[in-house]
Amino acid sequence: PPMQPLIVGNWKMNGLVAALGELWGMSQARPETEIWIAPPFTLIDRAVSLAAGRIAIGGQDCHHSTSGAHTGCISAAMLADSGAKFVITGHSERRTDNHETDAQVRAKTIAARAAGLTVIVCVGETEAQRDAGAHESTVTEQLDASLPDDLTDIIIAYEPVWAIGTGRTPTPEDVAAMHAHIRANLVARFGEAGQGARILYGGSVKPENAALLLGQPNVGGALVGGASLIATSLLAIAAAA
Ligand code: G2H
Repeated sequence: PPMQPLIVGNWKMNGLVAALGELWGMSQARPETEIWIAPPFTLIDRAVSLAAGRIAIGGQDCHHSTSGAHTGCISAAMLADSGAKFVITGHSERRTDNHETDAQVRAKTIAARAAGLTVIVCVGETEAQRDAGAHESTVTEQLDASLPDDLTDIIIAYEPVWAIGTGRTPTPEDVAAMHAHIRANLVARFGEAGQGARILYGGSVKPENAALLLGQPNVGGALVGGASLIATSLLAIAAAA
């Protein structure tokens, strides 16, 4: 049977202490669908206390080293020590803003798993790559170079860059085609583990489109940015999943 969907909220660089009221609202609703939230680093400790195990809290990035002279960075061990259960690696905003390469994403992913975290590894093509018909080859290259040698505690998130925060989404057929492509890649490389791995869709998921996007084959849930900041909207997505 298909696995229960997972809805992960990525707050990005949003959320002062007052935003924890939204997290409180999400946790009190006790939705049937599993919800995870990645707040900014500054809120993780308080978020873990507030969510009281009902919502898993995670980081949006981590460094590949455990500790050391890396001013401004956060290690996976620090996240785990703060009560985080997961981390996102390779989000396109980090690939773009911070020039992160597939090799760095892979190193972060391996370090995060060694620290005991589940890792959501993000891939996705730009608009130019899709227009050039290179969306599948781009994602293949990202998967090949960003993933570690086994899929234990790894979740894949497919986020077409042109759909992030833009309100534009791929058609359900495009989502289904890419998720099938990712599944085939994972099965070819990892066998049985690739068959069972969870693949999330991300990019402008909203209450209005969640049921359609999450209803596609090989879509095991959603990575939600903007719509995850408000409890009512994230809960509506979870209800539609
Ligand atoms: C894609 C997504 C969450 P949004 O980045 O990771 O953001 O839902 O705002 O498009």
